[in-house]
Amino acid sequence: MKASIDKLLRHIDLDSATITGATSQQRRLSDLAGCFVDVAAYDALLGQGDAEVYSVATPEGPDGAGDLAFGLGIVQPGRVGDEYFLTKGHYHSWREAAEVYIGLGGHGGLVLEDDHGMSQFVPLAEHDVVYVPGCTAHRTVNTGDEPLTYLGIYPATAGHDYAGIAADGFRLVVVAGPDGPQAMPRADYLKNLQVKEGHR
Ligand code: PAN
Ligand code: ZN
Repeated sequence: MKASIDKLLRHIDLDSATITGATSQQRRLSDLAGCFVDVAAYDALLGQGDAEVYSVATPEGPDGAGDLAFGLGIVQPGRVGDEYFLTKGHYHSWREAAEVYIGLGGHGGLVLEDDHGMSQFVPLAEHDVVYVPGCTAHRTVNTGDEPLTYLGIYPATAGHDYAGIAADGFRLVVVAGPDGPQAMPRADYLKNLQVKEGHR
């Protein structure tokens, strides 16, 4: 059976952060409690207002075995302390489900981690394509000063498991360093914060 063309063809409008036929879900600072290491900086920023950190627009589509789903992600520029604005991050509920990210604008990257100690930060900018293997938790980070926009394409039956990574958190953080954005162990960033706090 032939699907009608309006279900087959979509258009991305980067200015309005939409895809035709998609509803958009906004994530604000208050939705990201526990995601940033510097709790004092998080509370202080939230005190100034509940800013939008990112949105994801996902068109309705077929969601059976073999189908694909896709979402337009837009992460706003900004920082909590030295840590750049980010998405919550998740494993797929169907752990083996992989995903492809295609960069559409801005500068940032993906933090990728698995249960076996693998942890890396892979750049994502316009025209970059990042393959996120199965069984890998993934989070997007905007290290630039304009919105980071990308398309994520994944099996429609993948599902999102946020709790699997939220319990212990990502081991890698992406922070503004003296020479620009740098990925570092979360434990080291936390230690630096505690040292700074001790000097106050
Ligand atoms: C993406 C993400 C998007 C938002 O479409 O859903 O970047 O991140 P969170 O889902 O972690 O809030 C994707 O990876 N889908 O599977
Ligand atoms: Zn995903």
